[in-house]
Amino acid sequence: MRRKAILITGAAGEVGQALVQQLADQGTDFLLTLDVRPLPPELDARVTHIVGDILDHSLFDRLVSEYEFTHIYHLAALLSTRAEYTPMAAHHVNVDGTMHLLQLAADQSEWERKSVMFIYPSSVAVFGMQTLENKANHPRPQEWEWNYPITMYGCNKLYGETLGVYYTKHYKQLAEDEPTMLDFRCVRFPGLISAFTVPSGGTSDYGPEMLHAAAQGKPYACFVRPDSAIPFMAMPDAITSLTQLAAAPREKLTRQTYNITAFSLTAEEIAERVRRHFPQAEITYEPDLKRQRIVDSWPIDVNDDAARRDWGWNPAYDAERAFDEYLVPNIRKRYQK
Ligand code: AKB
Repeated sequence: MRRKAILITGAAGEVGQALVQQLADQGTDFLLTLDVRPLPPELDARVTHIVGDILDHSLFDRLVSEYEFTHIYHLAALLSTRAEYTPMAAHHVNVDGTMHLLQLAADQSEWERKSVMFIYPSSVAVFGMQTLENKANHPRPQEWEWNYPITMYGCNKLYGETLGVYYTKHYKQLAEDEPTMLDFRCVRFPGLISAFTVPSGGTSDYGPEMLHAAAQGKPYACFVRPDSAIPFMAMPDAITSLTQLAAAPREKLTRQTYNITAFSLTAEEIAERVRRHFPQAEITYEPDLKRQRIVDSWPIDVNDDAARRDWGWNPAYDAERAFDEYLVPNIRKRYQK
């Protein structure tokens, strides 16, 4: 008999590590994790980890013969800055990888006559605000507004969202009254800030980089202008959003893709908070025109009313709490070691 498992792709990434930790702490049944990199040893001991590529079809053929996936958290992706340097690789991982897993989940749902839940983090990168004036005039777009991404990653994520809806509602052109097989649920993350890991390859990375550099006594040259504003979230809230959305009763969900956010700050507001806690911090600005263009295309904030209404989204960390109670104390401890 195949063993029931929760599959987490991209498990060695920032969100992946935090999610694995949380699910393992909750005593969640069998976690099968996948990444091209190994997991840190303390996490590796708590799961069955496979070092492999989501594009490796023969690996998945083997996995589906051994495991029945009840949930798939598909976190593997190349982020926005990295994807601009390697657009073909980004398309392979972000689109082909997602498509392959959706197909696998839909097939498995059909065989078992039980829907597989597919949880997919999308991103604020699906928005494209076009001009700074427009960004200022439309600070809190709804899910369906300004979906004009200017990055390969944003295009890939928007298409991933669309494919998820397709596989849930239209795959095989099932009639409305036929049971839906795949249960695709998606949140759009803002920039994420973790106390325990440093991001790589993203464009919102200046927030966490500034803080981690200051805690290590290193100077930091911020790659966007001081007035650049986008939404952010502390990592524990990002993990809560995934598990909370997964736990929500299906009938409560009026959408499949939800905007979520916690707080919006300009780069200078982040720098001010960093200096408050680390008065020696040396923060300068050296805007990189390409990365600046990307951040300028993202909204200042997003409208997350639907997530709040449908599944009780309510971030625990506003900017004050995020810095004072989560980020700074944990980052201090981390670098003191
Ligand atoms: C990135 O900067 O690419 C990501 C994101 C906002 O999705 N952090």
